[in-house]
Amino acid sequence: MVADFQDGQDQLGVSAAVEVERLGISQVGSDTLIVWEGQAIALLKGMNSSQISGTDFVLA
Ligand SMILES: [Ca+2]
Repeated sequence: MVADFQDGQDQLGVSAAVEVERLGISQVGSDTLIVWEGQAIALLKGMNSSQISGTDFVLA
């Protein structure tokens, strides 16, 4: 759960096992849900999913 993600300022850390292009990014109400291999890994509160792309992720 990431409540304070700011697009363009913050990046989402993912492990090397995660292929960003295969992440599921979907709009759920006013939030963006990020799914990897069927499991929700992050919920960005109040974020439009159209704002989230590969550049918002970084290897952690
Ligand atoms: Ca973005």
